[in-house]
Amino acid sequence: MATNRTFTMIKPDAVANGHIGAILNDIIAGGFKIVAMKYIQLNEETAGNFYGVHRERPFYGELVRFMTSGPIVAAILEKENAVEDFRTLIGATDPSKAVEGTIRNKYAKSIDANAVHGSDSDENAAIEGNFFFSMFERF
Ligand code: IDP
Repeated sequence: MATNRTFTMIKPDAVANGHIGAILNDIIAGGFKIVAMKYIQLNEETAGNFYGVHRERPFYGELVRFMTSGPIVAAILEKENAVEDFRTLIGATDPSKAVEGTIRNKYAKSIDANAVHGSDSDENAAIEGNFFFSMFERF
């Protein structure tokens, strides 16, 4: 995958609260092009594999429970400097610390149910995108 791509999920809280459309709007208005997208529900195994790096952290069980609690939207996004610019667009992990106007500031309620995921490096963007999408499912 080219370095100008990142991976995102609209998490179960944002989906349940009816924010899919608004969040996709913010993503597109932010200059990102959607090159792959699907609406799915993770199970314990798939969420556990995706968040394997956090297995030792105290919130891991809570995170897997939350991420399997309802459907999500997974997508690969393209833009120059995609990883960093997307992290700026979504704001801090804890929505109470997220800059005003960011997606987490607008649509998230708590540090665990924080509306969206954004890859933290080009390497992880490629790994995460490949986890969800085959070569036939991206443009
Ligand atoms: P990030 O999503 O902003 O990159 P990470 O530190 O990689 O943040 O954490 C991954 C996810 O784990 C967060 O998006 C959030 O859903 C959850 N999380 C992080 N810290 C906590 C916490 O202290 N309590 C509960 N959940 C947390």
